[in-house]
Amino acid sequence: MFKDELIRALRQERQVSGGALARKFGVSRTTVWKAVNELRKKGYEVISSPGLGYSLVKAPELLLPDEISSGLKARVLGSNIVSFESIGSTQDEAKKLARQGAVEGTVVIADRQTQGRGRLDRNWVSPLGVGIYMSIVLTPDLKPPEVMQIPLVAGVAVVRAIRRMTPLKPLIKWPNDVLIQGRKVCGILTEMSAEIDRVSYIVLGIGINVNTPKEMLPPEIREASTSLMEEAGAFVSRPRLVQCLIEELDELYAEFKSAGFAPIRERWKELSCTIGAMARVSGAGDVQEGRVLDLDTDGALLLQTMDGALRRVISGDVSLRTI
Ligand code: BT5
Repeated sequence: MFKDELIRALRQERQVSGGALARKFGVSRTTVWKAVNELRKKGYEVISSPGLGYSLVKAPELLLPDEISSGLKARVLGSNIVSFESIGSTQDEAKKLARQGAVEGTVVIADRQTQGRGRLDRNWVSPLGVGIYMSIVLTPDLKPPEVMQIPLVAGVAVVRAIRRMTPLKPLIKWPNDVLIQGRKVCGILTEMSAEIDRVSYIVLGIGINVNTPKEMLPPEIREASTSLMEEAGAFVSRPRLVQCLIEELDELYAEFKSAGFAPIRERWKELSCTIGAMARVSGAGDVQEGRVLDLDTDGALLLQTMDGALRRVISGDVSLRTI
Protein backbone atom coordinates (compact mmCIF):
# COMPACT_ATOMS: atom_id res chain seq x y z
CA MET A 1 0.00 0.00 0.00
CA PHE A 2 2.74 2.44 1.05
CA LYS A 3 4.52 1.74 -2.26
CA ASP A 4 1.48 2.81 -4.31
CA GLU A 5 1.05 5.95 -2.21
CA LEU A 6 4.72 6.78 -2.62
CA ILE A 7 4.47 6.48 -6.42
CA ARG A 8 1.43 8.75 -6.33
CA ALA A 9 3.27 11.33 -4.23
CA LEU A 10 6.31 11.22 -6.53
CA ARG A 11 4.07 11.68 -9.57
CA GLN A 12 2.30 14.65 -8.03
CA GLU A 13 5.40 16.71 -7.30
CA ARG A 14 8.34 17.45 -9.56
CA GLN A 15 10.67 17.19 -6.60
CA VAL A 16 9.91 16.18 -3.04
CA SER A 17 12.23 15.80 -0.07
CA GLY A 18 12.70 12.60 1.91
CA GLY A 19 11.69 14.50 5.05
CA ALA A 20 8.40 15.66 3.51
CA LEU A 21 7.59 12.14 2.35
CA ALA A 22 8.48 10.72 5.77
CA ARG A 23 6.10 13.18 7.47
CA LYS A 24 3.35 12.55 4.93
CA PHE A 25 3.40 8.79 5.52
CA GLY A 26 4.36 8.84 9.21
CA VAL A 27 7.52 6.78 8.63
CA SER A 28 11.26 7.44 8.97
CA ARG A 29 13.40 8.93 6.18
CA THR A 30 15.26 5.61 6.06
CA THR A 31 12.00 3.81 5.36
CA VAL A 32 11.30 6.25 2.50
CA TRP A 33 14.82 5.73 1.15
CA LYS A 34 14.38 1.95 1.28
CA ALA A 35 11.00 2.16 -0.45
CA VAL A 36 12.49 4.36 -3.20
CA ASN A 37 15.21 1.75 -3.72
CA GLU A 38 12.55 -0.94 -4.01
CA LEU A 39 10.84 1.14 -6.72
CA ARG A 40 14.16 1.48 -8.54
CA LYS A 41 14.51 -2.30 -8.53
CA LYS A 42 11.11 -2.46 -10.23
CA GLY A 43 12.29 -0.13 -12.99
CA TYR A 44 11.23 3.28 -11.70
CA GLU A 45 13.89 5.88 -12.41
CA VAL A 46 14.05 8.13 -9.37
CA ILE A 47 16.77 10.77 -9.14
CA SER A 48 17.81 11.92 -5.68
CA SER A 49 19.54 15.27 -5.35
CA PRO A 50 21.20 16.04 -2.02
CA GLY A 51 19.23 18.63 -0.09
CA LEU A 52 16.44 18.75 -2.69
CA GLY A 53 14.89 15.34 -2.64
CA TYR A 54 13.47 12.82 -5.05
CA SER A 55 12.18 13.22 -8.62
CA LEU A 56 10.46 10.52 -10.59
CA VAL A 57 11.73 10.69 -14.17
CA LYS A 58 10.43 7.47 -15.68
CA ALA A 59 7.85 4.87 -14.73
CA PRO A 60 8.09 1.26 -15.94
CA GLU A 61 5.52 -0.79 -17.77
CA LEU A 62 4.06 -2.37 -14.66
CA LEU A 63 0.44 -3.17 -14.00
CA LEU A 64 0.49 -1.57 -10.56
CA PRO A 65 -2.77 0.01 -9.36
CA ASP A 66 -1.34 3.50 -9.49
CA GLU A 67 0.02 3.06 -13.00
CA ILE A 68 -3.51 2.22 -14.07
CA SER A 69 -5.55 4.65 -11.99
CA SER A 70 -3.34 7.66 -12.66
CA GLY A 71 -5.32 9.74 -15.20
CA LEU A 72 -8.02 7.06 -15.61
CA LYS A 73 -11.31 8.50 -16.89
CA ALA A 74 -13.92 6.04 -15.66
CA ARG A 75 -16.95 6.39 -13.39
CA VAL A 76 -17.52 2.94 -11.94
CA LEU A 77 -14.87 0.55 -13.20
CA GLY A 78 -11.40 0.68 -11.68
CA SER A 79 -12.37 2.61 -8.53
CA ASN A 80 -10.63 -0.22 -6.67
CA ILE A 81 -7.67 -1.97 -8.33
CA VAL A 82 -5.76 -4.89 -6.83
CA SER A 83 -2.65 -6.20 -8.55
CA PHE A 84 -0.46 -9.28 -8.25
CA GLU A 85 2.86 -10.20 -9.76
CA SER A 86 1.75 -13.81 -9.90
CA ILE A 87 -1.56 -15.45 -9.05
CA GLY A 88 -3.42 -18.70 -9.72
CA SER A 89 -6.35 -17.06 -11.49
CA THR A 90 -7.57 -13.47 -11.21
CA GLN A 91 -11.10 -14.94 -11.46
CA ASP A 92 -10.75 -16.71 -8.12
CA GLU A 93 -9.37 -13.64 -6.37
CA ALA A 94 -12.13 -11.43 -7.81
CA LYS A 95 -14.78 -13.94 -6.71
CA LYS A 96 -13.31 -13.96 -3.22
CA LEU A 97 -13.43 -10.16 -3.10
CA ALA A 98 -16.99 -10.16 -4.49
CA ARG A 99 -18.11 -12.55 -1.74
CA GLN A 100 -16.52 -10.20 0.77
CA GLY A 101 -18.62 -7.34 -0.65
CA ALA A 102 -16.09 -5.64 -2.95
CA VAL A 103 -17.41 -2.50 -4.65
CA GLU A 104 -18.72 -2.79 -8.18
CA GLY A 105 -15.94 -2.21 -10.69
CA THR A 106 -13.21 -3.75 -8.53
CA VAL A 107 -10.40 -4.83 -10.86
CA VAL A 108 -8.02 -7.70 -10.11
CA ILE A 109 -5.02 -7.78 -12.42
CA ALA A 110 -1.89 -9.93 -12.57
CA ASP A 111 1.41 -9.98 -14.41
CA ARG A 112 1.13 -13.74 -14.74
CA GLN A 113 -1.35 -16.55 -13.95
CA THR A 114 -0.34 -20.06 -13.04
CA GLN A 115 -3.89 -21.46 -13.31
CA GLY A 116 -5.43 -19.11 -15.88
CA ARG A 117 -8.60 -20.62 -17.26
CA GLY A 118 -11.02 -20.34 -20.12
CA ARG A 119 -14.57 -21.65 -20.42
CA LEU A 120 -15.34 -25.23 -19.44
CA ASP A 121 -12.16 -25.28 -17.35
CA ARG A 122 -9.95 -25.00 -20.39
CA ASN A 123 -6.53 -23.48 -19.93
CA TRP A 124 -5.64 -19.82 -20.54
CA VAL A 125 -1.90 -19.48 -21.14
CA SER A 126 -0.73 -16.46 -19.13
CA PRO A 127 3.04 -15.88 -19.35
CA LEU A 128 4.79 -13.30 -17.18
CA GLY A 129 5.01 -9.62 -18.06
CA VAL A 130 3.62 -9.74 -21.60
CA GLY A 131 -0.15 -9.99 -21.36
CA ILE A 132 -3.17 -8.53 -19.62
CA TYR A 133 -4.95 -10.90 -17.26
CA MET A 134 -7.73 -9.17 -15.41
CA SER A 135 -11.07 -9.81 -13.75
CA ILE A 136 -13.73 -7.24 -12.91
CA VAL A 137 -16.47 -7.52 -10.30
CA LEU A 138 -19.85 -6.38 -11.63
CA THR A 139 -23.18 -6.27 -9.81
CA PRO A 140 -25.78 -5.36 -12.47
CA ASP A 141 -29.50 -5.77 -11.92
CA LEU A 142 -29.88 -8.66 -14.38
CA LYS A 143 -31.74 -11.93 -14.66
CA PRO A 144 -29.43 -14.93 -15.11
CA PRO A 145 -30.23 -15.45 -18.84
CA GLU A 146 -29.23 -11.83 -19.55
CA VAL A 147 -25.72 -12.47 -18.24
CA MET A 148 -24.71 -13.85 -21.63
CA GLN A 149 -24.82 -10.25 -22.87
CA ILE A 150 -21.93 -9.23 -20.61
CA PRO A 151 -19.12 -10.91 -22.64
CA LEU A 152 -20.60 -9.27 -25.75
CA VAL A 153 -20.33 -5.86 -24.07
CA ALA A 154 -16.74 -6.75 -23.12
CA GLY A 155 -15.86 -7.86 -26.66
CA VAL A 156 -16.86 -4.46 -28.04
CA ALA A 157 -14.80 -2.73 -25.33
CA VAL A 158 -11.71 -4.84 -26.09
CA VAL A 159 -11.93 -4.15 -29.82
CA ARG A 160 -12.37 -0.42 -29.23
CA ALA A 161 -9.43 -0.30 -26.80
CA ILE A 162 -7.13 -2.14 -29.22
CA ARG A 163 -8.23 0.15 -32.05
CA ARG A 164 -7.51 3.21 -29.89
CA MET A 165 -3.99 1.99 -29.10
CA THR A 166 -2.90 0.39 -32.40
CA PRO A 167 -3.67 0.55 -36.13
CA LEU A 168 -5.00 -3.04 -35.92
CA LYS A 169 -8.56 -3.98 -36.86
CA PRO A 170 -9.61 -6.82 -34.54
CA LEU A 171 -13.03 -8.44 -34.92
CA ILE A 172 -15.26 -10.40 -32.55
CA LYS A 173 -16.17 -14.04 -32.99
CA TRP A 174 -19.33 -15.03 -31.14
CA PRO A 175 -19.53 -15.13 -28.24
CA ASN A 176 -16.26 -14.26 -26.61
CA ASP A 177 -13.16 -14.26 -28.81
CA VAL A 178 -11.37 -11.28 -30.28
CA LEU A 179 -9.47 -12.19 -33.45
CA ILE A 180 -6.91 -10.49 -35.66
CA GLN A 181 -6.61 -12.00 -39.15
CA GLY A 182 -8.57 -14.98 -37.82
CA ARG A 183 -6.20 -15.60 -34.90
CA LYS A 184 -7.23 -15.30 -31.26
CA VAL A 185 -5.69 -12.37 -29.39
CA CYS A 186 -8.15 -12.15 -26.50
CA GLY A 187 -10.47 -14.44 -24.58
CA ILE A 188 -13.34 -13.42 -22.31
CA LEU A 189 -14.80 -15.46 -19.49
CA THR A 190 -17.93 -14.58 -17.52
CA GLU A 191 -18.73 -16.34 -14.27
CA MET A 192 -21.60 -15.52 -11.96
CA SER A 193 -23.18 -16.18 -8.63
CA ALA A 194 -26.96 -16.02 -8.81
CA GLU A 195 -30.25 -16.78 -7.12
CA ILE A 196 -33.01 -18.28 -9.26
CA ASP A 197 -34.10 -14.94 -10.68
CA ARG A 198 -31.38 -12.47 -9.67
CA VAL A 199 -27.66 -12.19 -10.20
CA SER A 200 -25.65 -11.50 -7.05
CA TYR A 201 -22.38 -10.75 -8.82
CA ILE A 202 -20.57 -11.37 -12.08
CA VAL A 203 -16.83 -11.76 -12.50
CA LEU A 204 -15.80 -10.72 -16.00
CA GLY A 205 -12.37 -12.06 -16.97
CA ILE A 206 -10.38 -10.72 -19.89
CA GLY A 207 -7.08 -12.13 -21.16
CA ILE A 208 -5.16 -10.35 -23.93
CA ASN A 209 -1.88 -11.36 -25.55
CA VAL A 210 -0.17 -7.97 -25.74
CA ASN A 211 3.62 -8.19 -26.14
CA THR A 212 3.61 -11.97 -26.23
CA PRO A 213 6.16 -13.43 -28.66
CA LYS A 214 4.71 -16.41 -30.54
CA GLU A 215 7.34 -18.70 -28.99
CA MET A 216 5.92 -18.01 -25.54
CA LEU A 217 2.66 -19.70 -26.52
CA PRO A 218 2.61 -23.51 -26.54
CA PRO A 219 2.92 -25.14 -30.00
CA GLU A 220 -0.60 -26.56 -29.89
CA ILE A 221 -2.21 -23.09 -29.88
CA ARG A 222 0.48 -21.17 -31.78
CA GLU A 223 -1.23 -21.33 -35.18
CA ALA A 224 -4.62 -20.25 -33.88
CA SER A 225 -3.40 -17.45 -31.63
CA THR A 226 -1.50 -14.20 -31.90
CA SER A 227 -0.55 -11.09 -29.93
CA LEU A 228 -0.85 -7.36 -30.54
CA MET A 229 2.93 -7.04 -30.81
CA GLU A 230 3.13 -9.85 -33.38
CA GLU A 231 0.41 -8.22 -35.47
CA ALA A 232 1.37 -4.56 -35.10
CA GLY A 233 5.12 -5.19 -35.19
CA ALA A 234 5.53 -2.82 -32.26
CA PHE A 235 5.57 -2.91 -28.48
CA VAL A 236 2.23 -1.93 -26.89
CA SER A 237 2.08 -0.33 -23.44
CA ARG A 238 0.16 -2.66 -21.13
CA PRO A 239 -0.78 -0.04 -18.50
CA ARG A 240 -2.10 2.32 -21.20
CA LEU A 241 -4.05 -0.50 -22.86
CA VAL A 242 -5.57 -1.48 -19.51
CA GLN A 243 -6.59 2.15 -19.01
CA CYS A 244 -8.19 2.32 -22.46
CA LEU A 245 -9.95 -0.97 -21.83
CA ILE A 246 -11.35 0.09 -18.45
CA GLU A 247 -12.50 3.41 -19.95
CA GLU A 248 -14.22 1.78 -22.94
CA LEU A 249 -15.83 -0.86 -20.75
CA ASP A 250 -16.95 1.73 -18.23
CA GLU A 251 -18.71 3.70 -20.97
CA LEU A 252 -20.34 0.69 -22.64
CA TYR A 253 -21.37 -0.87 -19.34
CA ALA A 254 -23.05 2.41 -18.30
CA GLU A 255 -24.89 2.45 -21.64
CA PHE A 256 -25.86 -1.21 -21.19
CA LYS A 257 -27.25 -0.52 -17.71
CA SER A 258 -29.23 2.54 -18.78
CA ALA A 259 -30.37 1.63 -22.32
CA GLY A 260 -30.27 -2.17 -22.29
CA PHE A 261 -28.71 -4.51 -24.83
CA ALA A 262 -30.13 -2.97 -28.05
CA PRO A 263 -27.42 -0.30 -28.65
CA ILE A 264 -24.64 -2.75 -27.66
CA ARG A 265 -26.06 -5.29 -30.12
CA GLU A 266 -25.69 -2.78 -32.97
CA ARG A 267 -22.11 -1.97 -31.98
CA TRP A 268 -21.27 -5.66 -31.62
CA LYS A 269 -22.63 -6.46 -35.09
CA GLU A 270 -20.48 -3.74 -36.65
CA LEU A 271 -17.35 -5.21 -35.07
CA SER A 272 -18.09 -8.89 -35.57
CA CYS A 273 -16.75 -11.34 -38.14
CA THR A 274 -19.50 -13.83 -37.31
CA ILE A 275 -22.64 -12.50 -39.03
CA GLY A 276 -23.00 -13.86 -42.55
CA ALA A 277 -20.23 -16.44 -42.10
CA MET A 278 -20.56 -20.19 -42.50
CA ALA A 279 -20.16 -21.62 -39.02
CA ARG A 280 -19.78 -24.87 -37.20
CA VAL A 281 -21.17 -24.61 -33.70
CA SER A 282 -20.35 -27.25 -31.14
CA GLY A 283 -21.65 -27.46 -27.62
CA ALA A 284 -23.51 -29.77 -25.24
CA GLY A 285 -22.49 -32.83 -27.30
CA ASP A 286 -24.12 -31.41 -30.38
CA VAL A 287 -22.68 -30.00 -33.62
CA GLN A 288 -24.63 -27.74 -35.95
CA GLU A 289 -23.50 -26.23 -39.22
CA GLY A 290 -24.96 -23.40 -41.18
CA ARG A 291 -24.92 -19.72 -42.01
CA VAL A 292 -25.04 -17.17 -39.22
CA LEU A 293 -28.00 -14.94 -39.96
CA ASP A 294 -27.91 -12.51 -37.07
CA LEU A 295 -27.33 -11.82 -33.42
CA ASP A 296 -30.72 -12.14 -31.72
CA THR A 297 -32.04 -9.30 -29.57
CA ASP A 298 -30.93 -11.13 -26.40
CA GLY A 299 -27.41 -12.02 -27.63
CA ALA A 300 -28.12 -15.54 -28.94
CA LEU A 301 -26.74 -16.54 -32.33
CA LEU A 302 -29.28 -17.14 -35.11
CA LEU A 303 -28.10 -19.94 -37.33
CA GLN A 304 -29.71 -21.22 -40.51
CA THR A 305 -28.72 -24.87 -40.68
CA MET A 306 -28.14 -26.87 -43.87
CA ASP A 307 -31.73 -28.21 -43.83
CA GLY A 308 -33.04 -24.64 -43.82
CA ALA A 309 -34.13 -24.64 -40.18
CA LEU A 310 -33.54 -21.59 -38.01
CA ARG A 311 -31.74 -22.37 -34.75
CA ARG A 312 -31.03 -20.18 -31.75
CA VAL A 313 -27.67 -20.91 -30.13
CA ILE A 314 -27.08 -19.62 -26.62
CA SER A 315 -23.74 -21.25 -25.87
CA GLY A 316 -21.02 -23.20 -27.62
CA ASP A 317 -17.83 -22.92 -29.63
CA VAL A 318 -17.95 -21.46 -33.09
CA SER A 319 -15.49 -22.13 -35.87
CA LEU A 320 -15.88 -19.98 -38.93
CA ARG A 321 -15.25 -21.09 -42.46
CA THR A 322 -15.34 -17.69 -44.11
CA ILE A 323 -14.05 -14.68 -42.26
C1 BT5 B 1 -11.52 -18.03 -23.18
O1 BT5 B 1 -11.97 -19.33 -23.00
O2 BT5 B 1 -11.09 -17.61 -24.22
C2 BT5 B 1 -11.56 -17.19 -21.93
C3 BT5 B 1 -10.20 -16.79 -21.46
C4 BT5 B 1 -10.27 -15.89 -20.26
C5 BT5 B 1 -8.93 -15.61 -19.67
C6 BT5 B 1 -9.00 -14.58 -18.58
S1 BT5 B 1 -7.43 -14.04 -18.09
C7 BT5 B 1 -8.08 -13.24 -16.72
C8 BT5 B 1 -9.13 -14.17 -16.15
N1 BT5 B 1 -8.55 -15.12 -15.23
C9 BT5 B 1 -8.66 -16.38 -15.70
O3 BT5 B 1 -8.25 -17.40 -15.11
N2 BT5 B 1 -9.31 -16.38 -16.88
C10 BT5 B 1 -9.68 -15.04 -17.28
P1 BT5 B 1 -12.23 -20.36 -24.18
O4 BT5 B 1 -13.14 -19.76 -25.19
O5 BT5 B 1 -12.66 -21.59 -23.49
O6 BT5 B 1 -10.83 -20.56 -24.85
C11 BT5 B 1 -9.81 -21.32 -24.25
C12 BT5 B 1 -8.93 -21.84 -25.39
O7 BT5 B 1 -8.15 -20.77 -25.96
C13 BT5 B 1 -7.89 -22.85 -24.91
O8 BT5 B 1 -8.44 -24.14 -24.92
C14 BT5 B 1 -6.79 -22.70 -25.97
O9 BT5 B 1 -7.11 -23.40 -27.15
C15 BT5 B 1 -6.86 -21.22 -26.32
N3 BT5 B 1 -5.87 -20.42 -25.56
C16 BT5 B 1 -5.35 -20.64 -24.33
N4 BT5 B 1 -4.51 -19.66 -23.97
C17 BT5 B 1 -4.48 -18.80 -25.01
C18 BT5 B 1 -3.80 -17.57 -25.23
N5 BT5 B 1 -2.99 -17.02 -24.33
N6 BT5 B 1 -4.01 -16.96 -26.43
C19 BT5 B 1 -4.84 -17.48 -27.36
N7 BT5 B 1 -5.50 -18.63 -27.19
C20 BT5 B 1 -5.34 -19.27 -26.02
